[in-house]
Amino acid sequence: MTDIVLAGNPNTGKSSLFNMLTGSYEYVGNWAGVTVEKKIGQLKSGGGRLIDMPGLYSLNPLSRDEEVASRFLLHESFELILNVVDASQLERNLNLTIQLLEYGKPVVIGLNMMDVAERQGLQIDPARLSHLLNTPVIPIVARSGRGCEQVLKELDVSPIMKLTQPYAVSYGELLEGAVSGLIDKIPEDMVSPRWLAIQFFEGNSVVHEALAARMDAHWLDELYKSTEEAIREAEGTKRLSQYIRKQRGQHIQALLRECCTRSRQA
Ligand code: GDP
Ligand code: K
Repeated sequence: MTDIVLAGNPNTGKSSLFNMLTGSYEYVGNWAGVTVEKKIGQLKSGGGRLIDMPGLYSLNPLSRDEEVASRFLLHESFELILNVVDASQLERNLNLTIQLLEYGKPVVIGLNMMDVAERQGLQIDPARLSHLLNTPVIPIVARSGRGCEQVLKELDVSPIMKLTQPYAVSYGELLEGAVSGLIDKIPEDMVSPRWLAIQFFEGNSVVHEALAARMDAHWLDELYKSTEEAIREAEGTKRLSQYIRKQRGQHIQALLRECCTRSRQA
């Protein structure tokens, strides 16, 4: 049975897409530690189960709902992530997308709200975006069902795609040095070492806890502090999380320059 996780920012059409892709669904109790019910649906194609995650802006948990996502990625098994992205809010939405890609499991992007983007005069080249992110991108309108058949087809083939390397944003020499240093020490049986390292430095408390349970917690605290201090001196950003968001933001802006244009009259 293929387990597919549905993830996206709040209000991007996640529920609409869930309903379009699944025939039936059931609630299977609450997510660990929160009062949000866990909804699982059977794909209409018969190609697996779709697990609906709470809406989130980032994996770096600010809310209990966002903690759910990191815990899931750390501890549960699944084959693929279906990431719903609001085409009319690409810049903001891609912050989560990049973090999901960094995790290293196959990701299919449902580029939703294409009708809204079109009305706003925003032209997005999905093939170009797909090429840049090295992952399938399918333009959809979840409310009407446009493109949803394509999504089902893609979900059938994507879990068996072999990923060579997780998507990698370059966070600059200093941070990359610290990331490599941490990766060297992460126990080999833990998932996605580079993702763990970046999330750790971004201040993801769930990841921090998971690493501290397996490694020298004092060493981890010192590494975090010394890296934050070094970046503060070199880059002038007060917090590591702020620095990472800034670097990721610049990376996203460069991506958008390559695949989006906005027409004048809009
Ligand atoms: P969720 O909060 O991410 O689960 O989003 P919902 O599925 O509840 O959708 C939020 C709102 O956007 C609802 O009013 C939907 O009808 C609407 N919506 C969803 N997909 C689309 C779309 O592709 N185009 C447009 N115009 N509206 C959409
Ligand atoms: K909603």
